[in-house]
Amino acid sequence: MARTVVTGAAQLGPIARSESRESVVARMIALLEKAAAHGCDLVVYPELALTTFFPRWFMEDQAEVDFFFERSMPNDAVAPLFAKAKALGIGFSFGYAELTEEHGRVRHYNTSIIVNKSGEIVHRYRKIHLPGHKENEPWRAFQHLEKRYFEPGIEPFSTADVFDGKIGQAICNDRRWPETYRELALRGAEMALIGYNTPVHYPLAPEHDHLQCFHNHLCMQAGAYQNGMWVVGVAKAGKEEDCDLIGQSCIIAPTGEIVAMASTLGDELVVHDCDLDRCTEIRANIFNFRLHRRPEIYTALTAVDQEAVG
Ligand code: CDT
Repeated sequence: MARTVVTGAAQLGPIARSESRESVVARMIALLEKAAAHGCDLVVYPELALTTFFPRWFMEDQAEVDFFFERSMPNDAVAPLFAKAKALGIGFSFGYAELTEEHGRVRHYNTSIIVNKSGEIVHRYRKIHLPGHKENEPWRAFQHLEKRYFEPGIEPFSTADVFDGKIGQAICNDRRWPETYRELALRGAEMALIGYNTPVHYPLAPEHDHLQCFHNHLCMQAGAYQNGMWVVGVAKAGKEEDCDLIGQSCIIAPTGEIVAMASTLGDELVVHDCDLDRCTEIRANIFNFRLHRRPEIYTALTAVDQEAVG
């Protein structure tokens, strides 16, 4: 019998800096109700889904920064989402800014979780590839201060046994790195859930602005095909404060084909019946890792000192 996960990519439109978490959660629940009408098993929301994309502002007051972080999960603000999803029998994933304490030290991570149909958190991922910069760079139209406000995750990519399959997560900039998908695939992932906030304008190379949507799909389609896995890419889209964010949330089959895609820059749900057994079409053939991969030759890939290699 096919292992079909009816999956909804739940794109969110812009979230104003002044919008409350309660308001955003109400929008997420509205998408969840649509997903229920489509018979979804799983709904995927974007990176930092509960607030505006706050790394676009330079802030020196840590209390001001910490306002955007969640100190516990679930918490009061998201409890209605957890309750509604459980009542509907739908699992979900979303990203948020995580403030936690480890070994007596406060830590800040860009995090995403998977919640099963019973409302239990079954997987947590902390963003490994943090883009942007640490200091204020006023010449930019807007800042991208992820390196200032977050620490990079140090736990390897991993998967959860959920929805009758092996599901992994990555966050935004991770999707541009081939290592992300290969690590997930080698650990058995059959589907990667990837939320993103991607501005149209890239201050370091504005001549690439017109390529943002192309690069978005290029890397996720390649990742899906080269690793024989489903990829669900979900945007926070539209004009958020003064920053245009790309949309094009999509579901990509293990063949690399886009099988569902959002057509707006607002709150929108797109759905596809994802048969996890379709990973075999690729993994038993052209990308049969066991038969054809040559890891003993790829020594540069994991060399920590890149200078020594190249
Ligand atoms: N959120 C996130 O990781 N965004 C980056 C923007 C480009 S780097 C400044 C991305 O890779 O889409």
